[in-house]
Amino acid sequence: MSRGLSSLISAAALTAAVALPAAAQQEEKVLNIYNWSDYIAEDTIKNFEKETGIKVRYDLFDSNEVLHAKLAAGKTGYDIVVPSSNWGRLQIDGGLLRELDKSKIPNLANMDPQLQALIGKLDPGNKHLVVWLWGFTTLGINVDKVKAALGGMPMPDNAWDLIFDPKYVSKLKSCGVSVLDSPSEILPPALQYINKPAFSKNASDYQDAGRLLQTIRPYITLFSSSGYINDLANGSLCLSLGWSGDINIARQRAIDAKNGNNIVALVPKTTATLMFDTMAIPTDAPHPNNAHLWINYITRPEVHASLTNKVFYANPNAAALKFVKKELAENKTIYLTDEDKKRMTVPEPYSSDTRRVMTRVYTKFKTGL
Ligand code: N2P
Repeated sequence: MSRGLSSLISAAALTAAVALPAAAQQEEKVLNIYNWSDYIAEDTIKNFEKETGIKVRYDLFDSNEVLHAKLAAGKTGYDIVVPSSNWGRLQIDGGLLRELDKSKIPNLANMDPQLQALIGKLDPGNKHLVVWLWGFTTLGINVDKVKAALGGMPMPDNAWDLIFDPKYVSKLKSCGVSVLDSPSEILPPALQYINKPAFSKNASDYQDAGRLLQTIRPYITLFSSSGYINDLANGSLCLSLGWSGDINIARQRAIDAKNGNNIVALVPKTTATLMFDTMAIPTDAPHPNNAHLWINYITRPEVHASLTNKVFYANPNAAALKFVKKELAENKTIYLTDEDKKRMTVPEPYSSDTRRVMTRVYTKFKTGL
C-alpha cells in the first residue's frame, strides 16, 4: 500500500470513530454494583456476565444511611445502587441519580403498572428508580421459643406488643431479641406504636418514640441488619425486628438444617412499613451503558422471578409472576393480600432535619444512655 493511501485510510477511520455517538462507543466491560446483603440469586451475576461479557463487581451494604452517605460524598465508582424508594427520592432531589434512558430498558413494559404509579409519586414519570424487590419491616419469631418464654401469657393481639411492650419483650430477652441496626428502620414502627405518623415531620414525635425505645433497651440482645438471619435460623434469637424476606430466608435455612426451629414472619394486624428497594444509576457512574443493560436484564420476567424464588421478597414484575414458585406466590408473608397491603404504610422521604433527629434518638437508644 502506498503511503498516501494508508494515511488516507487512517484519517477516514479516525473521522468515523470521532463521529460515533457517545453511547455507541465501547464502554469498559465492567459493572460496579452496590446492593443489600442476601438479596440476589446464585446465578444472577454469572448469567449476566456470560451473556454480556461484562465483569460484575458486587459490594454489599445493609442500611439506607450507609448508602446515602456514600452517594452524598460522591465518586463512589458504582454504576448501580439500590436505595429504598423514599431515600431514592432524597437522592434524586440531591442530583445524585441519573435519568434513565428508557429506550435501553424495553423490559420496563413488564412492570406492574400499579406499583409503578406508587413509585411515581416519589419519582415522577418513573425517571430514575426501577424496583428491584419489595417487602415490609416486621417481626420474625421462633414460634416455640417465644411461647415457652412467655410462659402462660397468651400471644398479644397486636404483634408489635412483643417488641414494644416491656411486659412481653422482658420475657423474650432470655431467648434473644434483635432489632435492625438503623434509625430509619426502627423509628417508623416505634412512632406508629405510640400512634404517631411513621414518617412524622415533628421532632417531638421522635423524642416520644425515643422514650418508648428506652423502655425496651434492656431487653435487646443484638443490633443487626444481616447477621440476624442466621441467628434466627439457628435458634440463638427468638424475636427479630427485621425484613419480611430475611425472616423467610431464616425460616428456610432452619427447614433445610432440620434443626426444629419454626420461624415465622408475622403480618401485623395493625400496620407495618412497606419497603420498595430500587435500582438506580449514580450521576457519576463510570459505566452507565452497562448499568442500563443490567436493569433490562433484571426486569426480564425469568430473572426477576428467580430473585423472589431465592430471597423471598416480592418482585414488581407482572410478567414474572408465572415464574415464581407456586408456594411463594401464594405465601401471604411474601405477596401480601390486597387487604393486608391496604393497611400497610408507604414510606415517605425525610428532611435532613428529621434525619438528624432520628440519628440522635437512635444513638441514644443503641448506646443505652
Ligand atoms: C435484604 C434486605 C433488604 C431489605 N437482605 C431492606 N431494604
